[in-house]
Amino acid sequence: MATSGRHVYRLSWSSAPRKVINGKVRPPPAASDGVAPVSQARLNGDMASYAPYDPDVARVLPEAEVSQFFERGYLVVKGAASAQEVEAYGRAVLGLLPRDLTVPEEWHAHAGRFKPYRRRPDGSSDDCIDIPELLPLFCNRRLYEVAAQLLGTGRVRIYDGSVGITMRNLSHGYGSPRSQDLHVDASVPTEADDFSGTLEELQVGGCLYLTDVLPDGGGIHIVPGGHRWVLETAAANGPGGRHLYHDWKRVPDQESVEVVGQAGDFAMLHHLMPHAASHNRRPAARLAVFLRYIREDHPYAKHYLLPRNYNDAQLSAVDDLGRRLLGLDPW
Ligand SMILES: O=C(O)CCC(=O)C(=O)O
Repeated sequence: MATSGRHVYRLSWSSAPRKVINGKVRPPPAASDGVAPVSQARLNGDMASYAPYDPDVARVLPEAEVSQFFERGYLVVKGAASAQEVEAYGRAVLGLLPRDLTVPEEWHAHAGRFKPYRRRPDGSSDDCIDIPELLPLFCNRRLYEVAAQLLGTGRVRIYDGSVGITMRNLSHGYGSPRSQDLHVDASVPTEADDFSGTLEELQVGGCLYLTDVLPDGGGIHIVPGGHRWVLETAAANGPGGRHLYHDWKRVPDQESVEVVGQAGDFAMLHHLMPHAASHNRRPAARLAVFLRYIREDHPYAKHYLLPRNYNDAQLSAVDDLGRRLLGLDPW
């Protein structure tokens, strides 16, 4: 279920965004003049067309849901974490907030939304909150299995691990629900000029809600089908499509819908899905943890899978599956 504006409704899916204000929705790309054609089968998520699809990967989702994921660009994994896990992770996330509410300088803070950063021993800081209390989430089997099926291989790696705390914020009108520009967090770094649209390049991921997210409660906003529009528009542009709209960090304004859900649900997005954080008008904070999954043979894996050193407390929080997902053990 997703909501648009203040009205809750069941989404009717279209393959392209309904309204584009500053941009033009381009027709599906055609093969011409050195522009690599993007196979329509790939856009449609026809798994049989993907070369290295592993037939042994567990089918935990009905094929119809897999097709829907590639058509809509997202799915909600209901109950990915149990009530007990949600309670423990929620406590850990709230424990990141300093008791005197002094917001550390390295944290991201905008419009009631806080993103904690951790200082590393070398003085750097990053937003991967891989503390022992949250690391069991990185080992979540249900999320791994869903990601593996979508990625077409069991050999999957995990990254991100950032946390979002979105508190009540009434200072923006209901007409502007989003607190960020619509943007794309593509798994293709900006050093590259184009998206290939292949399964090898796919990244799936999103956020685990640790609180119930009701309409206008700070749920992530998405553009159903928008990932296909991004791929088509980039391909139609010719070489350099990766760099459109400020490397897709400022996607033209268009209608988006809020993904609502219950604590324990995971909003799993295609990496080319335009999305944005939204304002939380409700008293309860929205707590979320972000995880992303790629294939081990992802062409830009090294860009994202930074080597990390884990201490004993962290290692004891990781099971065998987590060790593989984090790259501590080989698949
Ligand atoms: O908090 C959210 O719902 C989305 C966050 C997001 O898209 C981002 O930080 O890039």
